[in-house]
Amino acid sequence: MKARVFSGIQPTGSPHIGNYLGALKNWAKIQYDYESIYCIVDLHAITLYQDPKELRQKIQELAGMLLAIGIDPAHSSLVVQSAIPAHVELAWMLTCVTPVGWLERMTQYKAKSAAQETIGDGILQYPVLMAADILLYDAKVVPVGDDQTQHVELTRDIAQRFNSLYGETFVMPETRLPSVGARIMGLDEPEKKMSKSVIGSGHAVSLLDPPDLIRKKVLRATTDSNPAVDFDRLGPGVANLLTIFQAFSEWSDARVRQHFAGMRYGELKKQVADVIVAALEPIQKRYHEIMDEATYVARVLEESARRITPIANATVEKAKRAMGLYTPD
Ligand code: AQP
Repeated sequence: MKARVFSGIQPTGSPHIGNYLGALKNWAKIQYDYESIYCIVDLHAITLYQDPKELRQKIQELAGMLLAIGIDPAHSSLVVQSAIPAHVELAWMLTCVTPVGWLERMTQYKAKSAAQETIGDGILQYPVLMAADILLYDAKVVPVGDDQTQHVELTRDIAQRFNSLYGETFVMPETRLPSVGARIMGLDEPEKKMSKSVIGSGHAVSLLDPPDLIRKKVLRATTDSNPAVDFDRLGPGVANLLTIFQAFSEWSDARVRQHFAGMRYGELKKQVADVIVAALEPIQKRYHEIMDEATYVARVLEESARRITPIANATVEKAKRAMGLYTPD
């Protein structure tokens, strides 16, 4: 039997090349080696306010995009988190074994709560729900970007604590990062992770940006005062551009060094924009074809949910029995 993979993405903002290189590209790549479950985590999205109409639309669009990047419904399950109530049920059980101090230490919690006037409890509980997402399916491998490593580690801690209190129940998951592109930085602010929630026209390249906009954004990317690429003195902006190029092209380190050493920034940016445009063009074409098919996305989501709901329910049942909760015999 193949080991299981689980990963999720929030239907917030527009998926960008950071999401693609950090996680989604890996999802498509490893789906044939594992039994894969990919999830649009709408319950995570509502930890911050979302316009209801927009959220419904973004769920559909994100599902279309995941199919366009190559998630193959014949090999992978593609589901929406809120379609499977077991995620919330298990999250509550895990909440009850998770010390608040563990959650307050999370970097993302600290960053997101600092940016809010009033902090919803959901922001603190976010990693527990993520632990439930992963543990529900006995996932062995979790392909994510670098920013989620801490949450997968916490998932392991929660699973360990549950197992030691109530007996062996959960499989220990492992993080799978891409070798290049695990943390793509903002084009305008290369010290900060490229993020969907940052509003700024020069920050992120969306997977649906047209070629001219991609070129414009990359040409405006922040670099440094050097005129050309110097591998002994790489500023964060230039390093980020080189990472983006390498992650798309899959060139080796040696080839990247040889090709770009001494290249002027204008030419570097042109070549980075070219590689992005070439990679996104077929994805965008497939995306529009998929969205033109009236019921295709809905069918994939429904069939996947039907297929994996029994797995999720069986885990909830197991956890309930372990904890001594009521289960009809
Ligand atoms: N900049 C990034 N570089 C590499 N990987 C990234 N991921 C996100 N940003 C980068 C990875 O993409 C997957 C899905 O992300 P998500 O939408 O669930 O979570 P996120 O980290 O909250 O994404 P954003 O874009 O930063 O959104 P906001 O602004 O809402 O916080 C994850 O595997 C993530 O690691």
